[in-house]
Amino acid sequence: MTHTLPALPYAHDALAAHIDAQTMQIHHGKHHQAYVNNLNAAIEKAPELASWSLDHLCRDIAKVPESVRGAVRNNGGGHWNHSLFWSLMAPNSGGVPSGELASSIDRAFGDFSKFRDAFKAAAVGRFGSGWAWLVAAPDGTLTIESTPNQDNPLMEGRHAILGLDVWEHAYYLHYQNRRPDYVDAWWNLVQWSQVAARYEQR
Ligand code: MN3
Repeated sequence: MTHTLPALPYAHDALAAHIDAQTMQIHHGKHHQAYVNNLNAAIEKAPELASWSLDHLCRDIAKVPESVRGAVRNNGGGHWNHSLFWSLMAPNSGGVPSGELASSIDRAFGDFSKFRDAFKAAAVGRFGSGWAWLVAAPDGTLTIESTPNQDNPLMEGRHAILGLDVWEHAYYLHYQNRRPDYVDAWWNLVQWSQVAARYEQR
């Protein structure tokens, strides 16, 4: 299969109260597009991967031929991570989760505020480029993780239900070095209904 850039589910300026339009244009149209292009180029060199879905490529990264494994890890991971990231944000979102997800957050972290503090610590504490994640185990237990570069929990067989890009390209135009401010603002964009739907799919 040829991998393609998913359209953003909103306009580039739709999140501008917290993430500016130019950042969204460059991040989606240049960075994410480059991951897609580079993934397709890697797969051309290893045609046996042509039938693998993006999930399959991430989950079985250890089975990808060594000659292209690094490229698939970085660019397949980049494609997977960003596709998830866009889908979990929306204008006029934020607020608090509800239902079973909210109960599980309280159980794992004490309450929603403590969860946000712990997630922010993971996001801010990731040295260099990477991601912060909320991961659901099959039994519903939630944990916070962070990964370097474009790695993701699926590469370790785990199910991410929320992810935050903390590469400088995600925030530098507006927030410069203030990654903590970007994380604080991003909560206003999280679509908890989508996160809850992923929690159900664990
Ligand atoms: Mn990014």
